[in-house]
Amino acid sequence: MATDDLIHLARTHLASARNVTILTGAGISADSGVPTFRGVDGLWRNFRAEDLATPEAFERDPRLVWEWYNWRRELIATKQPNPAHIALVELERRAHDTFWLITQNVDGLHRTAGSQRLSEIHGNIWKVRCTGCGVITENREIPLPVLPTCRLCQALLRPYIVWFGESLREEDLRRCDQALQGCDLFLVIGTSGVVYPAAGFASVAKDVGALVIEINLESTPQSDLVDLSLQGRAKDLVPLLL
Ligand code: BV8
Ligand code: ZN
Repeated sequence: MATDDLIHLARTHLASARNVTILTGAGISADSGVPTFRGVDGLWRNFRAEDLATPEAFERDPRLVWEWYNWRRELIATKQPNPAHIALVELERRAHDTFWLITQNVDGLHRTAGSQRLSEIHGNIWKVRCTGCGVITENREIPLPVLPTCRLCQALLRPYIVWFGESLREEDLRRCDQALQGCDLFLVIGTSGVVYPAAGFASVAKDVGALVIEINLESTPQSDLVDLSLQGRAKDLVPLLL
């Protein structure tokens, strides 16, 4: 667990920061019971990312990919935001318009907790996109039909998720760049730092002179370039930064 001095130092920096940008990964939702991807209980342990989270996989076997997402939707539907999600909502409230939260998570827990200044850069598991007419809708049906189709054009629906090999949405990339270029404090919480472009955000923040703080259970490829590394669970550490 991070020492009290480190936590005090991080809290002081956060209190004096003008523009705070935050990046979260699966680690912040682990404390809500949502499995991470690459940990011991990781999702990728049971399935291989390339078998499921790619457009080719969906093309090849949409039934299998939907089976995986239906399983995750059913699981996530039973989970609640934890104190780390809640603390970030309070941070946003205090910081007003000089705060932005970038999440790689698709579980929607930041939204449920009340975060509004938020970019869900890998999409949201509660939304679907039509492969025919492209319409995007929120759909919380559990379970979805094995091969769900569009009410408007009857084409196959796909999860509104950015898969490997797919580009992030332009507006998300623009908003992330704006939040990174303008920040003087960048806080990275619960990400293994292997998936790009998110994995490159810490060095972008560093290049603009921001102070970079990492919260994780273990060290990551970004740990060498961060200014402060707080080791511990997000649900324990994030509330202590308020
Ligand atoms: C793109 C949707 C342009 C699926 C996801 C070679 C080099 C560099 C890049 C590439 C390359 N080859 C291909 C690429 C690009 C590729 C990429 O980065 N690949 C990596 C694997 C090398 N990226 C892309 O394709 C992206 N698009 O770049 O477009 C382009 C276009 C064409 C070709 C090339 C480029 C799209 C990336 C999005 C992929 N979609 N998710 C789904 O979720 O169903 S990624 C997936 O990983 C999740 O979204 C997840 O959010 C993300 C990152 O994982 P983490 O959140 O970090 O979770 P993880 O389990 O890994 O780690 C958890 C961490 O939490 C750990 O560190 C753990 O210690 C910590 N932790 C655990 N418990 C706690 C905790 N911390 C605190 N408290 C706790 N309690
Ligand atoms: Zn349609």
